Amino acid sequence: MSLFNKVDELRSEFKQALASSPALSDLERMKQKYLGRKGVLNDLFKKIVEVEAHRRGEFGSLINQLKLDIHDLIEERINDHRSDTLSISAVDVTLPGVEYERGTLHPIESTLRDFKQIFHRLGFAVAEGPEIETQWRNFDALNFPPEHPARDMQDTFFLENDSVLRTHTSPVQVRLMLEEKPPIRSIMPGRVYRNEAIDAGHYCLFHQVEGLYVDKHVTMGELKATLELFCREYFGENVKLRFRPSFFPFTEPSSEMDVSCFLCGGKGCRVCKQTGWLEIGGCGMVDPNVFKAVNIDSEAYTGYAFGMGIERIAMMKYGITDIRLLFENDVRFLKQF
Ligand code: FA5
Repeated sequence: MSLFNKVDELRSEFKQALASSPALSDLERMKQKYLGRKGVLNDLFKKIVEVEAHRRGEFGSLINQLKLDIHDLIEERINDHRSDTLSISAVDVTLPGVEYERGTLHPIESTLRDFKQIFHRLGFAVAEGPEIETQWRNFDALNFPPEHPARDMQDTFFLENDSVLRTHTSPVQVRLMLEEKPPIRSIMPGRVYRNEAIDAGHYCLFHQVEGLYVDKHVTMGELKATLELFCREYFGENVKLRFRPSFFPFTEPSSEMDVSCFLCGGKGCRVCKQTGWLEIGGCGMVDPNVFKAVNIDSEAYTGYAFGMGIERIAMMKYGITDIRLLFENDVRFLKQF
């Protein structure tokens, strides 16, 4: 058979193969067989030297044409297969994609993270505890007398078996002091619950970050210096801190802490109710009665403690006027942070 006849024979062989509705994998195999580097058409092309010199051009273009035809027909069939698959899965690949919006940190979470980071730099570890506590850890060990108003049904959610939903994170201080020997230097972030009337500034659950430092010779001066450092880091260099005498059963002496209003710079505005100051929490020196309850020698050790409300601080920092917005989780509100 002449080489020219061989080209014709390959063309009809290919057409026959194509007529048998080859699957996608068969088409890939056919591509290799006819068009691959070691395929039949390349083999035939190598035989061009056997063709009479004056017909070699004609032979070459015949093979090239066959190559092009085979290539186009195979590609056409492959595309048919692909569009069949797409129409079966009913995917319209021409539709624009769905854009997923990126979430952001909730303002409470980012405030908690900021607090942890700053106190970490000041040498504080992080301690956590359960939200259901015994009355002993939430009140008695913290020197709350039995008739203290905080134990009232109005303020506390009481549970079965002498338990409560913790009303502050101070029971984690009790846990720590029972478990570890001084020196103890830790913050206790967490969620707390109070059975209070809800309004723009009060919610029935909120977050606190408390801190505790117990060692030999810990002083009130160190407490003030630590809180001043923290406030300057968190609220800014120019913030001023004010301590007002107060009362907590578990600290003596006790203090409320206020920061100068960073919105008006202390001049007085709506947020600070024209006082120039914003209250951020309480603090004081650990009462010897608390040390007694957790078996720490109050003659050998002293300690300070402080506690701040996260929602109120986040509200100040981000200019949020109603605490309830922080719990409704309306995406239109959260998107702003
Ligand atoms: C305490 O809970 C003390 N355990 C804090 C403390 C720790 C004092 C260690 C001394 C030493 P107080 O009840 O004031 O303190 O609450 C602390 C903060 O929680 C308040 O300053 C306020 O920011 C926040 N807070 C209190 N009640 C609510 C509420 N209903 N909703 C939102 N935040 C509240």
